[in-house]
Order: sequence, then structure tokens, then C-alpha cells
Amino acid sequence: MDFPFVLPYNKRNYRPQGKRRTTMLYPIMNRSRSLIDLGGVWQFQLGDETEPEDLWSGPQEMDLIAVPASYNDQKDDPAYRNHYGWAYYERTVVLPALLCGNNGQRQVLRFDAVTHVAKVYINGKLIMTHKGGFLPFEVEITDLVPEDGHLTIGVAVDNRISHSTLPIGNEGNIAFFGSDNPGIPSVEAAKIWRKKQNLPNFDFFNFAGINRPVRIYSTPASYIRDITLVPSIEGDTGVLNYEILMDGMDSDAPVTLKIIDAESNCKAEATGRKGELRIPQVHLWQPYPGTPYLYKAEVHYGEDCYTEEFGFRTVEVKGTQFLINGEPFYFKGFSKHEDSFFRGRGLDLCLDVKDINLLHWIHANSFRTSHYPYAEEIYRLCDREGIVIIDETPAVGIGAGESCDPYKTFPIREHHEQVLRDLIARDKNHPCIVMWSMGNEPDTEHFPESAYDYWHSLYELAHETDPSNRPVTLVCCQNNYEKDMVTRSMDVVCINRYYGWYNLSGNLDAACYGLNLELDFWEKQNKPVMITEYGADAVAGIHECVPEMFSEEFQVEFYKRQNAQFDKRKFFIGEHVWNFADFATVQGCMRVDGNKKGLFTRERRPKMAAHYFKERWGEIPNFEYKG
Ligand code: BDP
Repeated sequence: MDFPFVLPYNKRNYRPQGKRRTTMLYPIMNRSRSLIDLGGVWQFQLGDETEPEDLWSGPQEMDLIAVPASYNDQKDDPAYRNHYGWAYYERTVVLPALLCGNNGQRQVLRFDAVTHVAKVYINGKLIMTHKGGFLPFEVEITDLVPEDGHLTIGVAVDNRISHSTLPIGNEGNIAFFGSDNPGIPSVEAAKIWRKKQNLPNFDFFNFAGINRPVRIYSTPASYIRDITLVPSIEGDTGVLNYEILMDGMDSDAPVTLKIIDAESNCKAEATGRKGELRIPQVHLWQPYPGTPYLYKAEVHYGEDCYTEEFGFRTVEVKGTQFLINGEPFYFKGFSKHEDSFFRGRGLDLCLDVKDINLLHWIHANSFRTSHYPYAEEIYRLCDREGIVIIDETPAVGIGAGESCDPYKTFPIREHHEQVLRDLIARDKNHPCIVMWSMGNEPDTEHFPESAYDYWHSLYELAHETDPSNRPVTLVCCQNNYEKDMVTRSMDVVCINRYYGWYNLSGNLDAACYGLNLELDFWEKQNKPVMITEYGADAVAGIHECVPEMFSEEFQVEFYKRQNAQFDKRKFFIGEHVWNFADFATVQGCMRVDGNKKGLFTRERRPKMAAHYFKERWGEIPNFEYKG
């Protein structure tokens, strides 16, 4: 049986786990809705692997911790950095009197992301459990707010990754001296020293905790639950199909929708929860340096109102082209990470604004949210700033070598489907998003048929779920592309390639040869192809006259040589550099203080290659680059 995603708490319907309805509006403050941000300093304690009880007693000795932010780097303590298991957060707040009692308002507690599993307690009682570290969840707490407004919010967070989580962690979680090869002849002797820890099957640090904002917002008792906007274009007329979902107390109040332009003029109006509106001489949403023109959909329902921004733009794959507003688009940009000093994966609006400005500086027009859905704020910024996004699920690391079929052994399918639905439900109205990526670098080579079945059912699910039916892709790793059946069947072929780095290391002539052989293969598939990752580590400050690996000069040369190959291919529709900036990852013998493939350092200083791309991309237009 289904039950509402926003769960009014009472004993009858209390059910912390189950199938959820995936609709959720971004929390805003307006005349009908209040919004309280619970960011600040909370109390914190590390736990262990013991499953938290359903009743919260509140850990006794607590440290201070900033929210939102990952906990790992907030204290210089290996216990924080390398934690494995549960951690406990607590904060007591007093809600204003006007938000308490039977005042005809609903109070909702919303978490934008808690990584990876959260158990939420109010005044000592478990009210919700959520799995998945990169998407929001919420719970109605109206009946839990006492007259005096005192709320103790407890959150237990589990950072363990496994074959049943996304991203994937290696099962067993037993590290022998932190290495596969301890150099000790007897396995038995090696086993004497072993430690449970997260062993990511991916290359970014497993930052955990309350990574994104926690808020309490209110709505009237009858409220707008979701808004779906599907804009299209007919000639110079904008056509908007819309659907509004309402919920709460029964109400026969009418629903109205107004479309307001950027100059605050009302361009169209309608009554009813579903319909179509037409806007003559519509302004298009165009990627920067075009104008990313936004309209507002203002919805009223009884006492509630909600305003959602949207844009008129079309996306279509035609032959070997990727069309935005009917014109062939060329992707210039990056695959990125949410990653910064001290905060880990925590939301940092200052960094988001800085990164958008750096994208403009370098003349990039797009990025991919590798390797998980990002915080909602960045998509809102990109809508305004005209940056195009490929939006990715956290499905990274689905592969275990040639002896194990991950699709038959990893219990992730149901969770993956849920995450895909939740992602699309959250992000469906953003004009900046032009394509969904179902995942990054799974095994598509060793078990091509299993892989095809798995990814194709998700591919269909994504198409069915997205009301705007955007193109869908899967980002594929360096593999035997002749065996891989999945990548060639995507709407856009997205390839991550490391010719000259992991393959044919340091030899750029051979790298170009390998790359060209592969491009010849793709040329025959009659699909648009883009590179979603290519890159070389460069340690800022290492310079050489004869470019060798890890120097800034080599990084420039690596890109110059490969870009020249891409430029020759008409079906090649874009280049996303790996990575925008240096980032933290699992320590290991291939990493010096993190992954150094950024064009910018972790503190956002440009390397030589950033200047090279600024010049290159300054000369590549968004549209018609390949004619
Ligand atoms: C790619 C992965 C990415 C890594 C990158 C690298 O998709 O997450 O960080 O390799 O090794 O295969 O730098």
C-alpha cells in the first residue's frame, strides 16, 4: 500500500519506512508560508555500528558541529575523518507561538540531504527513516509541536556504504592494512590486523552528515503539494502545460495559475488544476551569453500560494545533434564535485556563486552533477545564470570486475529506481537541466546483456517519469566499446576516457591514436557523442620544459592534443573536462593530497590549463560550432 510522502505523524499512520510518493516543492517563504532555517551549531557525537533505538535518549557528551556541512573535516581527529557507522546530531529549538497549536497551519520538517541514511527523532520519538544521501525528504510535524514550542530534533546518520547503497561501497568493509596487497606472505597473518571501514567503489571522499539545510516550513492546512510545468514552443508562442497537486484538508477552493514575465507583467491566467496556457511572442530561456529568460508560475489555492520559476526552451536529439531551442548545441564545461575545505560536501552558497562566476570566466556553458544530485540551490542559480546541467543520480561504482555480475548480485535495483524517480520529481521544472544521467561508469562490458536489461528498464523509467521527456544517458567508462551494448543505445553517447593518463600513460601520440580508433567506431553509430570526462592530474606549481605527467604543462598538452581530435568530428557535441577543481578522495598510492585533475585548485586558483580553456572556449560558440 502506498502512503503519502509527507507523513502527518500520529500513531495510526506512523510508519517510518516504505514506498514514498515523490513530489516535493523547494521550501520558500511568502505570504502563506513561513520558513525557519535550522542551520547553525548543533550538538554531535560519533556512534558505532549499533542501530539506533526508536526512542532517543540523546547522547550524553556532545561535541559542537556546524550544520549544514559534512562532519569529517570539522575536527582534526582521525575518528571523525575515518568514521564508520552512525553519528548523532541534536538541536533544541523553540518555535514562535504563532507556529504552535491548532492555528490551521501545517508544520513540515525538511532535510535537503543527509548522507547516507537518516533516522529523525522529535522530542525523543523516531518519526522518519530515509535512505539516500543526496536528495531531500520531509515529514509533517504539526501534531508533534507542543504548546510551548519546544522541539528537540535528533538525527542519527549512518555513513556506511555497501553493495546496497548508491554510491556503492565494497562489501565486507574489512581493510587489511588499508590495502589489497599487504605484502605479508600468509593471508592468515595479514588477517590479524583488520579494521572495519568504508571502502568506496568510487573516487571521491565519502563525506557524511547533514550536508544540506534543515528547515521547518509552514503551509495552510489545504496546500499546494506539487507543480509540474511542461513548457514547449510553437513558432513564437510559448505553450505551457501544467498540473497542480493539492493536499491536506478537503477544500473546494479553486486553483489559479498566473504566468508573470520578468518585468512583472501577467502574461496568462487560468483556473483549474490542469491545463494549457499560451504566451505569444515568448522569450526563450537561452544558455549564457544568451539571455536565460525566466517566467514565474504563481499558483493560488485557498489560502496557499507558491511561485515556481521556469523557462521556455526545448531540447531534442536529432541525428547526431543535440538541439536546444532547435539549434545544435556544443557542451563546453566540466564534470564537477560538491567539495570544499572544512565543509566537505556541505552546501556553501559562496562557493556556488564563485563557481558559477568561474564558469562564466572560462566561457563554459555547462556541467554534469557528477556523481550525485547536487543541492537544489545550484540548479536555481543555473536557471538564472544560463548554465546547462546534465543531472546525475548517485549510481556510481556498479561493477566488480569480470568474475561478478553486479546486476545479479548487488541488491540496488529498487533503490536506484526510487532515487531516479525522486531526482526527476525534485528537478523536473528546471530549464537548466537538459539531460538525465542514470549513473557513472558501471560495468557495461563484462555482462553486456545483464547490463542492457538493467539500464534499459531505468532508461524507460526516466523517460516515463519526466513530464518534459528530456534525453537520457548513462556515462560510460573506458572499456571495450565494441562489447558494450548499453552506451550506444543511449540518447547521447557519453564517454569518460583517459587515453594518455590511465591508458597509454604519458604517450600523447599513442593516446591520440587510441582515441581516433574509438572515434571512428562512434562515427558509425549515428548518435551524438560527447566526452563527459577526460583529464590528467597536475600538481599546481610543478612546471617542466619537456612536459611530463603531473606537470601543468603536460595537462595543457594533454588537452590540446585531444581537443584537436574532437574538433575534426562533426558528430562530437561536447567536452566536459575532469575535473573543474581538485577534490578530496580516498587516500591511496595514486593520489597526492586528493585528486589533482582540476583546472582549478581546490581553493579555486587557475592552473595553466584553465587559461588555455578560457581562450579555446572563448572562441567556441554555444551553437552551430560544428556547422
Ligand atoms: C573516472 C571517474 C571519476 C574519477 C576519475 C579519476 O568517473 O570519478 O575521479 O576517473 O580517476 O573514471 O580521476
